[in-house]
Amino acid sequence: MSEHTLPTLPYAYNALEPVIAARIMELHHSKHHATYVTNLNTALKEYPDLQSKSAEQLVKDLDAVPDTIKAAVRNNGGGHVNHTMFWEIMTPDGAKEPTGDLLMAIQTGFGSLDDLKAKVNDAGAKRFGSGWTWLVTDAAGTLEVISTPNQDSPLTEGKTPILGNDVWEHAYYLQYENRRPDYLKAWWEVVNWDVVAEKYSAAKVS
Ligand code: MN3
Repeated sequence: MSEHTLPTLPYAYNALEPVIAARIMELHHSKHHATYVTNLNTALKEYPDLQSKSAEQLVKDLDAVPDTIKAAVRNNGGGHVNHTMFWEIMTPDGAKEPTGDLLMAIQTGFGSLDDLKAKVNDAGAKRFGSGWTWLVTDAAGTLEVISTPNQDSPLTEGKTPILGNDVWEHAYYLQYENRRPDYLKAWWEVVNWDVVAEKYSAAKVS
């Protein structure tokens, strides 16, 4: 495989305003995510065998990565995978709530969509330092809310993320300053439930 590349955003930098300011989106995508991609490629430079793997495969099986570059792949491979999904699961004009199988699984697992949101927000607010709050599924379709530190991916724990919010300060500080809970609450306005539902279906059958 050729080098890992920064995916193009499926919308303009200002598309998610007022929830996420254009300047945050621009720095987040063109600087932060781009740096993870660059650093991942640098780490893999001397390891042609690993260059044929996708970033998802790399973080899914960190045991297959030599110790010398394990931390770099965990942080930067994770950063690449996490942010690629993050851009995909947001949209300026999505449905306000999920439907079908996903909604049923949310109701079964958490009671209601509002209960799920509260749980995701709570895990994000409580994440000390930097990291992510996630909705993950197993192959049976059972949902769970978890949080990971740094750029650790749920894939490393054998869990498939279908929705995740970035609680690194770079994701919100320019606009929300210290008010991470306000960012977490507002973020649901830009969730792309259609894509989350697609990821849920794909994870269940695989
Ligand atoms: Mn980020």
